[in-house]
Amino acid sequence: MSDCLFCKIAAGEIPSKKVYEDDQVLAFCDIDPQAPTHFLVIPKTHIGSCGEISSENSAVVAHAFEVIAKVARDLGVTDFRVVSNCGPQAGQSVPHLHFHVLAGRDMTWPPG
Ligand code: IU
Repeated sequence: MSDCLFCKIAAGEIPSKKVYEDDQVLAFCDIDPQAPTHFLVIPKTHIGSCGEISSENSAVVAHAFEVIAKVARDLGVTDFRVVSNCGPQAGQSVPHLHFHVLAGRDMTWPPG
């Protein structure tokens, strides 16, 4: 999508602090970190949110989770939280599927 911020980040049109990249996904540091480690993993193809995952596009989601585990290992992180907000009421502010990976502090449950 031409006007999607994360599509532009995925395409390198807007700079980001990359922690991992391949042909399918990009992982980059969140610009407003909510934990000592906070990065986002996004598919390079546009998927609006978890609500748009289907059998047609779920392979990239499975791959994103492999990347989450790999990047966590590479960063030496063993305990972490993965979050994907779906829709404004759930806190989604950027309408391109992304998985937050947060680590390095105690977490509470339930989330706010
Ligand atoms: P959310 O779940 O859609 O609210 O998460 C969007 C995240 O994208 C949020 O944590 C922002 O800090 C982050 N972000 C970013 O890393 N770079 C940006 O240019 C913008 C938002 I705008």
